[in-house]
Amino acid sequence: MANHLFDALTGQAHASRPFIETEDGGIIRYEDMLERTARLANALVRLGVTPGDRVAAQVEKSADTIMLYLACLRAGAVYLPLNTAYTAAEVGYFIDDAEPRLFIVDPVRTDRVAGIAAKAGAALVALNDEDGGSLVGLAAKESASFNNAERGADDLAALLYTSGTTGRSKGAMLSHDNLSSNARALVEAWRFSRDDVLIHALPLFHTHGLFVATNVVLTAGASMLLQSRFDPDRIASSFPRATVLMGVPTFYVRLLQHPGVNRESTQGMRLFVSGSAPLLSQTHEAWRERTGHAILERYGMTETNMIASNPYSGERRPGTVGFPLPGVEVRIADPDSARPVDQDQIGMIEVRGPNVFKGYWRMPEKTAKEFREDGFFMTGDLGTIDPDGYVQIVGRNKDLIISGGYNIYPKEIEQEIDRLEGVTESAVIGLPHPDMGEGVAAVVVRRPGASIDGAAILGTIASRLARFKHPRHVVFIDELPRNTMGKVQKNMLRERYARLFLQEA
Ligand code: MLC
Ligand code: AMP
Repeated sequence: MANHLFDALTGQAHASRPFIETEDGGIIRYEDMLERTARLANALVRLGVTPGDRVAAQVEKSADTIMLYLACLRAGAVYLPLNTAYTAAEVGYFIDDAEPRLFIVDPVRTDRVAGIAAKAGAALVALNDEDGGSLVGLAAKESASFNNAERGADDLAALLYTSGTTGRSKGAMLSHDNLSSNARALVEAWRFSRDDVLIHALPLFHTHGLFVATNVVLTAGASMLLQSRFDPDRIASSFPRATVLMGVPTFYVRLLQHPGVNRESTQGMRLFVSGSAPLLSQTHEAWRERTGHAILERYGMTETNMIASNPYSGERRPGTVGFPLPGVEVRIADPDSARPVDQDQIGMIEVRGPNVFKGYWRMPEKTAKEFREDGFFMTGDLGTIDPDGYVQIVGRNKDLIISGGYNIYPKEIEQEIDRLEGVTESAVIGLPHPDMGEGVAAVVVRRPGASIDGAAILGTIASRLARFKHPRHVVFIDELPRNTMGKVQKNMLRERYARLFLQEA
């Protein structure tokens, strides 16, 4: 039956061509992928999954993870990937909220999350383990053919949680057409073809690694070198066999420290893409000087997929994110009045197009608040469009820290710190960090007479928040600076502590 996204992703599939090469040199061809995802989809159905059901997964990166995502599409399920760094407390919220039919985990996690799954009525299944009871084990006994679930353009394909600036995480509902239209636009913009070989070193639980990287490779019928994590040695030694690298700015900062990255080693590469966080102009320049390649910076968001990209041919302008992708409209509006600002003026970046999500899961009011009446989505990013049409992001209208490409919402951390005995209040801020772009710091006001210290604060939040969210510095002050409206002036704190991480470098 017609399955909008899966059909689009496999339209170019050439049975005998490689799709994935794993770290141990194993090759998964397109025909193997079709067979493995058919078996897995049969297993999902046998476990009770019906079209529209959510299937949550908190699993380490592997070829099986990609097969699981594709099998979910074939079975008509809504795939919900979760960061492997999340604590049980964090996972509990997502599972409660999304009510998945199945929750798929690595075997080591089953005990930790058994209660969470049971409470939400989700069946807990290991992805892959020694005994036959895992999903991959069950799939081995299933048929190698599968009749795909009928899914149309507007049916949901995935649910990706993005933390809310007010604390509660929101599930962004992404449709089949949101994902397929964006993959097509990127294949065209970046001239992907069957001959491309992508170095895939990003996590598989975010838009960047799951949709941008994986869907683009599939849509083009290309192949990827699947690497379980970012490892500069492995990437540098992969250059001669690859054509494209996609990464967050931290990838490039770290690769520049690697002696194996130079003109000769990158000679066969045709494209280096950066996104998810701002790429410093100096990193762009240093990369060009070292390798002769101009990094192509693009801009996206979980809710909107990719929005804008520097051109493939034409000037890739450092400090900008280029032009709106084909089919995507971008405008800059006054955040309050919604009126478009004059050219070159700063305003809210707003987006409309087939790439824009269907709303937040079970939060119609929150969804309505983020859209203008004419259908433009408010990104929360502040920017300008210059006379040549290049979009530039100059700041954020949302309280968000981006560290190494991961989004961290200060509110979530402040809530944990403020609950502690001995704390009056706190402000969590992002400060310039030489490796991660921004690092997390907490500025804390103690209760009078209290002696709580940084170690005690970090010790208490450790079990509640994923490690990448933990403040790496805790500083104490007598009171937080506030404006006349009583709002904490984080910009003053950011200025005051600007060198905290830079001093360490
Ligand atoms: C790891 N750590 C981080 C971190 N990543 N801390 C802050 N920010 C991060 N991003 C911490 C770990 O908790 C650990 O702490 C220590 O660093 C080492 O962990 P690691 O696992 O060895 O880290 P490493 O492999 O070096 O990972 C760094 C990284 C990774 C930059 C390679 O974070 C990464 O792959 N980032 C990409 C994220 C991504 O894909 N974003 C896309 C979002 S989609 P300790 O103290 O315990 O040692 C999106 C839309 C769009 O934004 O436009 O794309
Ligand atoms: P996420 O919610 O994880 O999808 O993160 C989306 C946010 O990442 C955007 O709203 C931007 O703030 C930021 N972002 C993505 N790409 C870029 C980029 N190239 N430059 C600056 N910020 C970016």
